[in-house]
Amino acid sequence: MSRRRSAALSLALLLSFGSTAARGAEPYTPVVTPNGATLPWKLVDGVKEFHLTVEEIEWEFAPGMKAKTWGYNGRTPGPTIEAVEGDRVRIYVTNRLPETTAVHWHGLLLPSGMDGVTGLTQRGIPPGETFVYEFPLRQHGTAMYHSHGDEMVQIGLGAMGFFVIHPKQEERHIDRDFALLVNEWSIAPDTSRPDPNVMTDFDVFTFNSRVFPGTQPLVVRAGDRVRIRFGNVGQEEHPIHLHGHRFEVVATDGGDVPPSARWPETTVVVAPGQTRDIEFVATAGDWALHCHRRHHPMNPMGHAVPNVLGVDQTGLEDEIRELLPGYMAMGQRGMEEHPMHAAHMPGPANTLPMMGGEGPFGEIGMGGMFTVLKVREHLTSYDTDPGWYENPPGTVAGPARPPETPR
Ligand SMILES: [Cu+2]
Repeated sequence: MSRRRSAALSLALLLSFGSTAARGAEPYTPVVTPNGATLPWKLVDGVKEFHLTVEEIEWEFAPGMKAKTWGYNGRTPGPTIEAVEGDRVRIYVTNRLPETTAVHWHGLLLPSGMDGVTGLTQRGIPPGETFVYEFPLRQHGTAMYHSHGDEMVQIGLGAMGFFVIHPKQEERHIDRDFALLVNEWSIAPDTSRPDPNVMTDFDVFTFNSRVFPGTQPLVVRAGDRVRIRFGNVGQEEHPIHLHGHRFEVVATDGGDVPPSARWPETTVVVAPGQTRDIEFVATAGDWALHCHRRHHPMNPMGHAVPNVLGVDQTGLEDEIRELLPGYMAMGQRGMEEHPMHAAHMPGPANTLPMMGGEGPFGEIGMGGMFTVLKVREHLTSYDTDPGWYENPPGTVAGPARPPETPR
């Protein structure tokens, strides 16, 4: 096919998408990808057709920080592909990167030639060309898609997404179904391109390529049965911890975990190349959901900073102030004061305070891979942020008053 015809085909496909995806008629609760999107599809002769375009994009990690990343259809992660077991799918992939690519359908059972490994199972998709993948879906569960050719650069810059396949019949009703892709990046302050060469010392840790306070809360009704699908095609493992609940891991990218084999957890490790589906019944409150590696719910920091914890910096402050008026030392009593400093002291461009986000009780000492599960007894809409939780009287920790002070 000529390049011109292929471009015309892409355009026609793009124009026809979005209008005909009869989502309401599908036998499942649609997946919500916080800060993300779902890929529209079109039924053509009984085949669900999708279109992905991989390209360089400008991506905002949180207000105040953007970077040039590589993503699908204008975002990283790319839009979530959603289908049903037994469907036949046809996926057009247009390459607008400066190098060849291929898309691997991670965890799917499919013909070898559709597996998307550059050089091994197919010719790489040259820049400017569109390839088509087509296969039946013979399983259900959480899978992923990602570039499989120059992975260090292409995945390292964000070329990844979810591929969710629902069972033909819901085994149990799920009220809210979320998908969060964990990842880590190296984006030095005052730069705008993630460094794909970094192997270990990452400084930006993300849920769906966003950092707190840029992460959308997960809005849920009390008593809802909630599923959260985690995926990881990054470089590091992330132990994801949910407050206020006990959950079960009900599936991996290898399939469903039989009920007899599940055990209660509050933290699930999501290692590179894995997906983990957790389920629980929601309890009212504002509940932190975050990576438990303690540098990961943090925004960029200079790891080469000397440890000044407990060091009296009074004299130093005075001397530096002569050169740099307004200078304030920090770190002596911990890093909690950092957001306050960041608010009035100019820092490097295009980066974020290590932790940020104003909560109902002051600064939330978190950033990075952190979000809030907002569970409410009364909710008018899942699509509106319900604000902060109103705690029942007498249920908030506060200063001890004399009668209660332990002797
Ligand atoms: Cu982590």
